[in-house]
Amino acid sequence: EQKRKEVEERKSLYPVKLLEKGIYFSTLPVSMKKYILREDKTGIIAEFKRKSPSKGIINAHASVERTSIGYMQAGASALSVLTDKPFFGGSNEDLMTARKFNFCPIIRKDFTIDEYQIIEAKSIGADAILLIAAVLEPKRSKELTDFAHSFGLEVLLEVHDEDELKKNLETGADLIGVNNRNLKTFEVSIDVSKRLAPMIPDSIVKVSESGISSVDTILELKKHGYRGFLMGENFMKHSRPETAAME
Ligand code: IGP
Repeated sequence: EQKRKEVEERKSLYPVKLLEKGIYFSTLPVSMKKYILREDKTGIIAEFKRKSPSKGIINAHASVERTSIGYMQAGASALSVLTDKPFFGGSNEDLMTARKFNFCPIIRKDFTIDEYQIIEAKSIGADAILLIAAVLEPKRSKELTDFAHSFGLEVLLEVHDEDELKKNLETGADLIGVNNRNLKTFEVSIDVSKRLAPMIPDSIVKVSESGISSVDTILELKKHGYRGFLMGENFMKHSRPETAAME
């Protein structure tokens, strides 16, 4: 897999010892779970995403600094920053910039397959990481979750169907994200979130991901127990994403 090659390459360039000197290694993490549950916030996890495999270029010129600050001013509960370059045009620098200007929880959005990436996430200042059930065995998800927790990072586990959800209920994830987008066909349907909601225990914070573009949809998802709403394109497709978030 492409990600494996990329991670191995970075591992040799930046050994763990070097990362541990990362300026953010000693900062206290902020709990995304707690921020999402706060009643004075919207529950929206606003995402910075330049491009995607399903949409191509969404916004090539937005500033991560201005966008991330604007998202928070608009009432977002947390930030999601893509760090994957090949598919999403992101970078570790993007997350470090967002960190520099915001005290809120930040989730590092990438395809996490190795412990090394978790240490990296911590060193660049993330508070949470993403694990995708479709690319990990449940046993591996649990190992990576435990490892992330040992660094004080929270885990958002992403699922897309009943099978993935059932197999991963015991991995210890802090939040479960139901992706409304099918990663193979790119088809998006909010019904996926509605269908899976009853299977998620109350102790885990429910997040609905992708294809959300209206307040009505958020209210509808709230009725099904969702507290977090991961939104990217709806904001990023505007030349000034932060102004879209204000609306
Ligand atoms: C945001 P949207 O449709 O609002 O832009 O979706 C987010 O859910 C999406 O970017 C996403 C993602 C992912 C990106 C969901 N899961 C996994 C990269 C990797």
